[in-house]
Amino acid sequence: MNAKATKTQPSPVIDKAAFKAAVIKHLHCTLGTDENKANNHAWWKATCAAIQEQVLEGLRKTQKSHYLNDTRAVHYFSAEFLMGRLLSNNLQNFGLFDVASGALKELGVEISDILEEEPDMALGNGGLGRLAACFIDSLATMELPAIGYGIHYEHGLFRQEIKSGAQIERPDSWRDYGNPWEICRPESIQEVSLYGYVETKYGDNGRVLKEWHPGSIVKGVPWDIPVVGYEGKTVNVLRLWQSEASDYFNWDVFNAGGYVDAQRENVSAETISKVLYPNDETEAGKELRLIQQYFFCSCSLKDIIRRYKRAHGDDWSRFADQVVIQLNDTHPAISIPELMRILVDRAELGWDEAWGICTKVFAYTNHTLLPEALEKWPARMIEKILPRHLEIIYEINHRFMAEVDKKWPGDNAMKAKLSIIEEGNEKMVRMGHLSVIGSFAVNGVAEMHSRLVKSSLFPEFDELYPGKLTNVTNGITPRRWLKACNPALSKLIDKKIGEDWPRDLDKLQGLAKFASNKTFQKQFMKVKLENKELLAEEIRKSLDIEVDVNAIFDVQIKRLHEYKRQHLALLNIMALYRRILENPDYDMHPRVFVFGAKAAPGYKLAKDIIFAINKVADKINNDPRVNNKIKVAFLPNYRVSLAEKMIPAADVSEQISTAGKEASGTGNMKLALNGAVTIGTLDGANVEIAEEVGDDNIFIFGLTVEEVNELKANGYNPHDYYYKDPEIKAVLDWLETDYFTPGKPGALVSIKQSLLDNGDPYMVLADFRAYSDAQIAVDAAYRDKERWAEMAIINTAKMGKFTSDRSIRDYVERVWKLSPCKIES
Ligand code: Z15
Repeated sequence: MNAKATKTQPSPVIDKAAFKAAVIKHLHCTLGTDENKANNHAWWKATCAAIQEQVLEGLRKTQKSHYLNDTRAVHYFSAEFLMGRLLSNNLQNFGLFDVASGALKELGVEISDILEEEPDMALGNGGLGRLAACFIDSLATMELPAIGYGIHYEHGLFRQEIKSGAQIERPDSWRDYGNPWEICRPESIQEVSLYGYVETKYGDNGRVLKEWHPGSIVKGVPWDIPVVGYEGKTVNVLRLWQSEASDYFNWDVFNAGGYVDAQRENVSAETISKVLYPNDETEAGKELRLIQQYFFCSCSLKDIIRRYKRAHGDDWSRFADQVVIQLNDTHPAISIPELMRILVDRAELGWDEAWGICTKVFAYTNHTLLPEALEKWPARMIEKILPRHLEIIYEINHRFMAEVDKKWPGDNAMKAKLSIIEEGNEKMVRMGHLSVIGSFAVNGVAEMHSRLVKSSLFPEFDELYPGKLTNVTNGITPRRWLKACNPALSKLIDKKIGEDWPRDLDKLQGLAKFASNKTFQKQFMKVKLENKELLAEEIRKSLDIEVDVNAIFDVQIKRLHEYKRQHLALLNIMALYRRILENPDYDMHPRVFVFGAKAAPGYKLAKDIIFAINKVADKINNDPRVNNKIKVAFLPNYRVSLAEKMIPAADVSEQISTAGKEASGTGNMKLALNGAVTIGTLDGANVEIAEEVGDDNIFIFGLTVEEVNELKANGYNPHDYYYKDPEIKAVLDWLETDYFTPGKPGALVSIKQSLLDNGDPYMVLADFRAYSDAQIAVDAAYRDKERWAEMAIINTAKMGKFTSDRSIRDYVERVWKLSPCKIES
């Protein structure tokens, strides 16, 4: 796949003088300003415009080559793409970073300043959205024909501010001053129908024809974001749909009468792509959300079909050879009945032929086992918005029930269990079941997660469709998550093992033999120290907290969720604080606990945990008795660009979810890649990280999945731990006082309540002692400077498996069956 493995840095396509001229040209001709008047924002835009010339040239060549070769392509359907910033990435991938930086320097501009001008493209919540972004980076790098399809949200994930310790949400307006990367494609506008009713007609020889008379029609306007592969050869696109009112007026519906009033209750066209739902792993079940999903799926399918027909006309026989669609979770699952509708009602294919095509086109990735995240839609809601799709879902289910009956004759309990329809007070459509039934492959995102998908989420489906359920362990792009975000470490690695590692991450293995080399340890830890200085500066600017760069930088960055157990980390911090107050000589290496986390706006306990972290931080950071042994820094507005600053500076990576709950995790991979040592549970991809680095280079603690289940089965009672362990009791009782919230006793009590009265659903108390002891072991290990350096180096050296290139290779071989396409110049 990688014919040029020996080739090193991407060779610059233009030199410094030419780049400088391009920047000036765009300053003048695109921005209408000049070198004297331009501020950083204008310089940023002019630089983007200069590199965009190269990007678009690559895009044109790529599209031409894909067209001429009539390539099979993967279509990655995702409601979220968490792209972050693109300038530094695009410069890196064209090998033009140093060229641009030099050109700008001659113009009196510091590249690091202008990179900071770029707003993050935050069209995602967390892991799932960032995974999609890493995957399209790898797809382009590996020269694979691919397109990402999603929603052009006007507002991405909210901006988080912290006021008096509490999270407040502000709108994210990432496009307010224009986005230099995106290209509007009015020539590819699609129309999407909603609401209305279905008419049954009879065609020739009694064939039943269904005609959907929609109640409204909206326009989908595509915006293309070029996705530049490493070394800049393939430039794929991310196509995002924006909704607009259609001028089309549906007379049918108007004449049918009675619809004018009902129409008022319907979602208006412009609203559809207005805002990203900020819930990570909780389904709100809102009508607008279902419409968002259908909107982008319908636009994308029509776009795919238009492209297919251009090459193959009305011959559907090759559709499944040319098109594979990956469903990123069940969010795009409505694509399955939508494709059936198009094939059966529009193309007038027979049901079996249409179903044969569908089940060769779709593949589905499951990202969670948490019941609150598994999507279910009220049948009545689907009926209102997509009346024809509900009929199709019933038909799919009817035929599926016959299959179930063949396998388990007469077993009605089995039918009820596997049915797409959940019966009850309110009939619900289970999107997970629909996805498994309508796809040819289903994968989990880490070995352990995929095992649990088979053994506890979909065991009967595994029996019914042997081999359909599989694993593809997640990965991260080393271009963004090492080369671009950690230039100092990257250069050190280049010097030591050469420059091939960004596209062949297994090469990092070559560092392992230097792990015990004193000189290399010093160099490696010097880079870490410099990165800690940069983060310390960030903490000072943002929070006015002084931190000691010789302290252990202990980093927990991820969405705020009970299962991720930020409150377990908090309880340990409080316990350490208490130990210091009780014994001023309490022996510990100074530690800075750094947090970044957004809570879903409606998730009360998550917001309470953020508040508690900030209140405990205030107290500890300003208590002279602590003698700077502990600092706590909650950095507001955690996002991709902040992660890029935090990750290179981390000594310790916190991955402490309740075993069985974190499907994979990807922050765990990013931190280890940058030389952080993990303290974590045997959960998600932590298990595979431990396998790679070895037990001596990771701190594993806590209950295993089996132990969690056993404890649950035997009746877990958190009060046992509360009464048995005086430190747990003292720390929980502390939350009830006004010690951390002067004058406001009880302001932090909800955390104690959830852990005691609410049964501690994520077993924080059961794991507390093991966690706290593991932290003591971390402390001891850090004091042995050489031992720690060796561990850090081994972590970087052993992360080869977790490049998203490997994940994509797994998908290509096991699911997509794609071949790379060389781009002709
Ligand atoms: C999300 O970010 C993840 C799963 C979901 O079901 C939703 Cl709705 C959002 C995360 C998992 O929690 C995380 O463990 C995994 O690494 C990530 O998806 C990518 O697979």
